[in-house]
This record gives sequence, structure tokens and C-alpha cells, in this order.
Amino acid sequence: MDTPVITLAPPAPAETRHVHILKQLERKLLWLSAWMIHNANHIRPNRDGLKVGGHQASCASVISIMAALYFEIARPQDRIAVKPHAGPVFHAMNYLFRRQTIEKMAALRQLGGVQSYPSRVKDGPEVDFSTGSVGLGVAMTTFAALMADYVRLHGFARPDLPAGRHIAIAGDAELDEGNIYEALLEGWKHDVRNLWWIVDYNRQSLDSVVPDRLFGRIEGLFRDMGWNCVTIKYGRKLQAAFAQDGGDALRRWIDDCPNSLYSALTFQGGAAWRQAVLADLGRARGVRRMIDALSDDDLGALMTNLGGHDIETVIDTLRAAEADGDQPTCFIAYTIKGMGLPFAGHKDNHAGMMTEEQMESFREHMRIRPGHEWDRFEGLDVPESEVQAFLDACPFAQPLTPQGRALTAPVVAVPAALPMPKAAGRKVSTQSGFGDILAEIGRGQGELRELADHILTTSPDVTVSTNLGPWVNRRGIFDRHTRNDVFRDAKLASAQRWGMSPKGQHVELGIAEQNLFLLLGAAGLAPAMTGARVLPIGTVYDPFVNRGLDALIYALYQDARFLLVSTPSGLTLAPEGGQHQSVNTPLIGMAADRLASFEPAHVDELAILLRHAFETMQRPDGSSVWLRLSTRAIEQSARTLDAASVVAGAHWVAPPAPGARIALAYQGPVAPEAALAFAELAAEEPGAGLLAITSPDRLHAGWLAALRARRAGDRGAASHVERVLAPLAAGAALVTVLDGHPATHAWLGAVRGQRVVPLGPDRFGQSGDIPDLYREYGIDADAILDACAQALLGRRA
Ligand SMILES: Cc1ncc(C[n+]2csc(CCOP(=O)(O)OP(=O)(O)O)c2C)c(N)n1
Ligand SMILES: [Mg+2]
Repeated sequence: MDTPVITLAPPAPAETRHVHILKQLERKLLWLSAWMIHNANHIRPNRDGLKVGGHQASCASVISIMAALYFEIARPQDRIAVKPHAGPVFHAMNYLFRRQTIEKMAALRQLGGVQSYPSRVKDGPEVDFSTGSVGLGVAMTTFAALMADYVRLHGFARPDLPAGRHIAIAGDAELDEGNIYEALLEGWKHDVRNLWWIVDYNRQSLDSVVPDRLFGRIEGLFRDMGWNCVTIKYGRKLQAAFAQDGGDALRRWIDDCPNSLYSALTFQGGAAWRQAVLADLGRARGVRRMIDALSDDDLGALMTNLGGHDIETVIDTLRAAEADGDQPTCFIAYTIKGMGLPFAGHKDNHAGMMTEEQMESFREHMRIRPGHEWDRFEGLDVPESEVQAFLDACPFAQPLTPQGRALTAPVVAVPAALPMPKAAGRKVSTQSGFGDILAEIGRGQGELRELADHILTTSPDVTVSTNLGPWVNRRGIFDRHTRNDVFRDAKLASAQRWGMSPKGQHVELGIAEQNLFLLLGAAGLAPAMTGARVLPIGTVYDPFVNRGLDALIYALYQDARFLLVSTPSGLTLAPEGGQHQSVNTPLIGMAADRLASFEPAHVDELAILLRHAFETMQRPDGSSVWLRLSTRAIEQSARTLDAASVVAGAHWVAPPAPGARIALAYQGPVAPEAALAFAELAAEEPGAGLLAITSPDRLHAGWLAALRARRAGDRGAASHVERVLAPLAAGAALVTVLDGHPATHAWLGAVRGQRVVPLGPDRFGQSGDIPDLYREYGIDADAILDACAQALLGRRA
């Protein structure tokens, strides 16, 4: 029979026009994303000869998914993480919605232009989540969904904002990242809802084609975690073909086709498909008839008609899931990397780019006239007014609020001083001081009430050992469902009362540190995402900041605001083995942007810094805060501190005489050794000073800022560290000591040209007690005195 082989039931006429416009918009996204990258690499002047880069193939594979989502399914209240390499598609979509400018797109990957990967801070309020470090943006949606629930269940949600979904458009290689599975487990524990992950399953990563059947495994994992898993495998053309005589055999053949062969045939095109299919199925009459009736081009189009490229299939699938309820859902959308571009399917196409000639014929194919490459409606076969009306009617085009997508929240008042535990004359550690202060805030008395209500604490299985226990006893554990504390009900003695309820204020996490930082990131973005103020505090053992570091940097990169309390820290942890004894963390604190890091030695300093943290994390020009604490109990004295100096990073415990030849500076729990050494030093050098450093990070940042300001002509600019060191003689020596890498202080010598002898461990720690370890690593009183002698003797000693 010569009847057409592929017959699709004609859609309703109104739908036809609708779908036609959607397909025109897909063309537009494909063109604009490819052009944006081409322009950056081939058209724009290149001053340094460096490859600019961009990912045309990664953009091409996700076009239909993003068009279906943004032009049809998404609502303004949905928060969406876009896979990093689809940044240009995202910007093109916003451009069509008049939320992005040609100037910024033309400056892709240039200073002031759109970033290579979507960035909340640099690209503006349309970006819900920054992405770039693969896996993190995807997992972040889980914690943002949790936070949306938290805010709603605590009655903080804005009444004018409907609840939204959290959606990640993920590259398939992102699911190789371990943090994805950590987040899946945690999401399951917290019964997270209204979460969609749409995987652009192009079966290619950067270097290679992914192993066959891998996703069978991954699908199983999702299901085990309570997710609904929907595969969007075939488009309508293929589905129609499968319904024909021979269709079953064809489907089996495609199902069994290894990913790498499928990719290679896609790249080679129709003739190669014909040869390969007929080699296996040539004797199957139905298949033969089907294939023979098609031109090479049509055959190529049929064989690559995967679900993720069929916008109607994608829309239908998402709609069906929407109707299904709020269960987390993973969509595995089969796609082809580079779909519609000359290198479609080629395994090396990740950073591949169309040549000038290829771009020229692509331009013609897209019916774009030279000089009209950026025109919004160029090359479309639908009248502009009709496309515009279509865009205007898209749900996602409606503004979320009159202020747009980036929301703000009212500031929570912070009392002038936080309650201080009665410490004078006692030995107290900063860690227990922290627990005490927080527990006192947790009473929620008087002016502390509002502050207490807005704090959210979290910890990856170290809640009790970081001293959050008393706070949790007062404020309860957050859970979407009320659950009793079984031990308490059974009247079994325990210091912890851990009832769970939707009103609880502590999110108890499993031990995975990346989840801690993703949650702090999501909670720290709650004002922008939900319009509600949450003051997040996360506690973790100091050495394991390293385990979550990428997620910490990721949270900061998005300008999430939170307080990180890391404790215990350093060698001072003594009997715990070397890997628990952090050495590098003070340097991380100095080098991390949008994070002010402190290490108080005494509880009075801690109270000042904690108060400062609550304030600065709410200020638009503020930052997140990190407090590095210790379990070493040290003697506290009654004294009056200058809070501004503590916050600025240093204060004199014993001010030096003008022109003093030496000062001793300490940071954190080595304070007693410093005091002991100082007593001896001062006997020899009566003018010597003793400086408490509370933040090498703030001192350093202030110094750099002053240098910059002076270079810019502000001759009077001065920093705190310059003022602090000013009384010392020009050639004075400085001995510094901390329980952390000595490079943390070594730079101090550059401020006024002073000699520094920096003390601190620069090797892995080991088990021991404090006297042994401080001696072994050269931070005990004797070592400090030796360093003072060396410093006084001069440069070559
Ligand atoms: C944590 C991290 N490691 C490595 C990279 C470098 N990198 C960028 S994209 C990519 C592969 C992405 O593949 P996939 O997620 O499948 O995206 P697509 O195929 O859609 O481009 C890699 C390894 C990165 N961005 N982040
Ligand atoms: Mg991929």
C-alpha cells in the first residue's frame, strides 16, 4: 500500500495554531542561543586570543524542554534551576519575555554581559538559582522546596503569593554527582513535595557518551526515594511509527541500540540510519516498507524524534504529572545533544561550535536576514502581533509581584546586646557560650521574641555535640508532620527533648555536609524567594567545612545569608585524631567572598559577634558570617570591650606603649598560652602589647579596602589594622599565634612593614592532649617566647 506510513491524528484546530507558535518559539530559542554563542566567539572582537566558549550543543538538546516549561507549564511562583550550559537558552527566553536585553546577550561571557552560567547576583532577578558547579543547582531545589514549606508552616508566607513548585532542569551527567543522592535521601526524610527534576537525557556528558542502561539504575533509585519517575522517551512521530506494521520490531531495535551507536548514527544522518536499521531488520516486511517510503531526511527526522524534542509530548507529560499531585517527580526526557545543529550526536560536541560556514547555512535555514540576527520575531512565519499576544498570555510572563521575582523581607530587630551567660571568673568555651546564648534567645522573652521566632537552626547530625541541644529543646524540631519524642513519652531519661512538628525551628540533617550548606543556602535565600525572613544558623565540626566546601561557596556565590558556626576546631580538639583537627579553615574564611569570618577566644567577644551576625546577615550590604569556635574552656574575665573593634577584627588586651618594639597577637583558644607568654615578655619589654585578633579576615579585608581607596585618591582612608598597629615602632616585631595555619597572620607584617614571626600548625594534627600538642606544634607559651626572642633579635635571627 502506498498510503503514507506515518499518520498522526490531527489535533484540534485551535491547538494546531497554539502548537505551531510554540514550535516557532522553539526555533527562536535555538537560533538565539546558537547565535549568542557564535557572536561571542566569531563576531565580537577578541582582544586576548582566548577561546570565549559556550555550549551550542548543550543548549540545543534542551530547547523543547525549556520551551514547554517556560511558554506553557511554569507559573510565576515556580522557582527553577536551569542546567548551567543552557544559560543562553534561558537568556533568550527572557529576551522574548522582554526581561533581557540585546546588549547583555551580545556581551555573553564579557564583563557586564550575561554570565556563562546563570547567576543570581550577576544576571539579575530573573535567575532563581545560580548554577555552574554541576549537581548543586539540582539538589538546591530540594532544600528550597523544604524552605518554602517551612516558611508556610510557620505562618511567614506572604498571603498574596501562591505556593509554587521547585523545578530543576538537569543535565544527565549532573546525576553522577554524589551530592544528588545525598539530597535525595534528605528530601525523602523530610517528605519534600512539589519538586520536579527534568533530566535532559542526551546521554552525553563532556567527554563521553554515558553507559547504556545506567538510567535504569537511576530510575530505580528515584522510585526507592518515593519519587514518581516518568520517562519521556519517544516523540509522536516515532509513537505513530510504532503503531504501524513492523513498529514493534523498530521500537525494540531502538530500545536496544547502544547509546554510542545511536549518537553516531544521529550524527551521520538518514543514509546511515537506513543502512543500520535495514542490516538488522531488512527482512521484516513492515519495517522495510516503512523505511523505504521515507527520504533520508525524513528517516533521520523519524529516528531522532525523541520525546524530549517533541514539545507536545513534553507538555502532555508535565501536565499529567501536574494533575497527579505534589509527589516529587523526575522526568527523564530523551534528547540528542546538538539536536538541529550540524554536530548533533557527535560525542565531541560538548564545547563544539558551528563554523562560520555552518552558521551561515543555519542562518539561512532559520530564515534570518543578515543584520537582523537579534530581532525578536525574525524568521518566524506567524505575524508578530500574534506571537506577542501568545507570549503575553503565557502564565510565566505574568509578574510574580509588582517588584518582580526577587523579593525582600522586613528586617527582624536585633536587641542592642544579646544575653550573656555569667562567665566572669569561670572557665567557659566559646562553644558552650554559643549554646548558652542561643538557648537564652530560645526562651523568646521580651525583645528577643521576634529574633527567636525567625531563627532556624540546622546541623548534619552534630546538633548535640555542637551545643545546639538546649536551643532545640526549647524550639523543637521541624517536621511537616507532628511526631512525638518516643523516649519522652516512655519517660526514659534523656537530656534531649526532640518532639517534631511543623512549628519546630531546627532542621535535623543526616551527616552529609553538602546538604547542610545547600540548606543554609536555601534558607539564606528565603527572603528573596519567599519574602519571609529566616535567620539560618548551621553548626558543623570545623574540619568538615571542607567536606561541604563547594556547596558553601555555591551558597555564598548566590548571596545567601546565614550564620555558620564551626566547632570544635584545630589541634585544641586534642584527643580526636588528626583528621578532626582543622588546619586550613581560617584561610578558607579569609578567601571566601561574602563571608565574614571570626574566631573569638572569649564569650564576651562571642556575644558581640553573634549579635553582629544577626544584624549583618540582614543588611543588603552585609554578608554571611562564620564563627570558628572551640571546646576548650578558658578563664573569662569581667571587662568592657569596644564592640566595634571586636567586629573589625582586633582589640588590644594590653595596649602597647607608644613606640613599642614588640607586640604579641593571638587568635582563639590559644589565649591562655599567649597570656602566659605575654606576662614574661612584658617583664622584659615593659612597653609590649597583647592583641586579641577576632577576625584576620575582617582585618585583611579592611586593609585591602583602605589600600584601594587610597589608590583611588581617598588619601585619608585608613583601616582598623593600620590604626591598631599604629602605636608600635615602625620596625617593631609582631609574634602571632593561632590554632590554625600560620599564613592566616603572616601578612600582618606587610601592613606597616613589621617583622612577623607567625606561629600555628602547618601540618596535620594527631591525637594528644593540649600541652603535648601545643608543644609539638609550636604554639605553647615556650614556643611563643622563643618566637618573641627571635623577633626581637631581628630579621636574620
Ligand atoms: C562540579 C563540576 N565538575 C565539572 C564541571 C565541568 N563540566 C561542565 S559540563 C560537564 C558535563 C555536563 O554534562 P551534562 O550534565 O550531561 O550536560 P549537557 O550534556 O546537557 O551539556 C562537565 C564535566 C562542572 N561544571 N562542575
Ligand atoms: Mg548530557
